[in-house]
Amino acid sequence: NRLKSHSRGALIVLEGLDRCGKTSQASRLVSFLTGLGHAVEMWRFPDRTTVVGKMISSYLSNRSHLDDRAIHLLFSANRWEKRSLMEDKLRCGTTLIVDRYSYSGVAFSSAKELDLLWCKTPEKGLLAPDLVVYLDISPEKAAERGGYGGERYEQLEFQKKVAQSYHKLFDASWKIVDATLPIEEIEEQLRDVALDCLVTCQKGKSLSQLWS
Ligand code: NYM
Repeated sequence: NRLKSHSRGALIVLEGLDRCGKTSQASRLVSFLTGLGHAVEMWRFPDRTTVVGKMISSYLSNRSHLDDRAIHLLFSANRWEKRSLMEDKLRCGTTLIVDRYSYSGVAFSSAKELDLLWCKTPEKGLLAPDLVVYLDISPEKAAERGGYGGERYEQLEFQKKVAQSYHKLFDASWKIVDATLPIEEIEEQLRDVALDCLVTCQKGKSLSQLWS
């Protein structure tokens, strides 16, 4: 029994450094919204299931090496290959909770000193999120959480640069949440902003494009 399936779904993106808690918060939010009767799916980027995603996965696990610009464009292509499905889902009323999106693409690549504008360009024309939540944690605190999986980028010095890059992308519309709060408090804040966002979309807010 899906409620309000006549109106479009919301595109909600969670961003942050590695180990900030995005993935667990995303799944908690999906369960909450599903429980209220909304049609909701959890998505993540990179989507490692596609051919491009497998190339990305192999790069991240150091099984392959790629030029910095080449891998940047693959991350972007991985979003482009999902763009039309994303739009169909949203128009059919499904809300998408997305673990990382174009902001990760720009933050991680520009941390390698690629030009910020160059990094943004291939993202132009992807769907703009209705809400971006940034789970804010210092690189040092994130590193203390341990469990960096040993993938490329999962190193304190690099994460410090990623944090700086994210700060350049901050926008007044982003919801910045203190990722060091107790899990339940973060969850509560996410529920509130997500529900507000769903209402705005149901009231007819139109889909728009990123950075165009
Ligand atoms: N990452 C993720 C990028 O460098 N560019 C992107 O466009 C995206 C979506 O991949 N360290 C990086 C951030 C992460 C890594 O993500 C894999 P995850 O959430 O650990 O699967």
